[in-house]
Amino acid sequence: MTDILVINGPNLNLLGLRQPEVYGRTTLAEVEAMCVETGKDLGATVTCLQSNHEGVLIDAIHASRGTRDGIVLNAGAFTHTSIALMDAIASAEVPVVELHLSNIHARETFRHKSWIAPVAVGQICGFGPAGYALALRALIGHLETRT
Ligand code: DHK
Repeated sequence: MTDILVINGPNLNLLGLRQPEVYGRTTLAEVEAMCVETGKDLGATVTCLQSNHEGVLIDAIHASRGTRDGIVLNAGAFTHTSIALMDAIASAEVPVVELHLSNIHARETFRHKSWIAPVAVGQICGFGPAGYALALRALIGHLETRT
């Protein structure tokens, strides 16, 4: 069965509470439950991880090498700062779909830059929590084209 890791980065543990006008009122627990359900519908096992620590995210990406089929990654603000995350993705050789709840391109200029985008299969942003299901579908569709 297809095995996918959904990774949420810094501050996303506060989903539902944090700036709801930007990120909505859906909690991280609800997002993760929806990811697991979407995975079941698509014949995939989905495991979810959230951390506020860059090294934990890097370790999870490394651990996915050869053990997971793909990753959906919302790296939060590390998206815009972390060459280390970019290098981890490039080194892990696991397909990654980049995901953001908000449309980062319609926000502050510093959010327009993504270090994840050059090493991702693609990017989904601006669709709120529904973006996670879109990202899972996109990733699974991508994996099917490779088999
Ligand atoms: C989440 C964050 O925490 C921000 O730092 C990013 C992203 C956008 C999101 O939209 O999911 O800039």
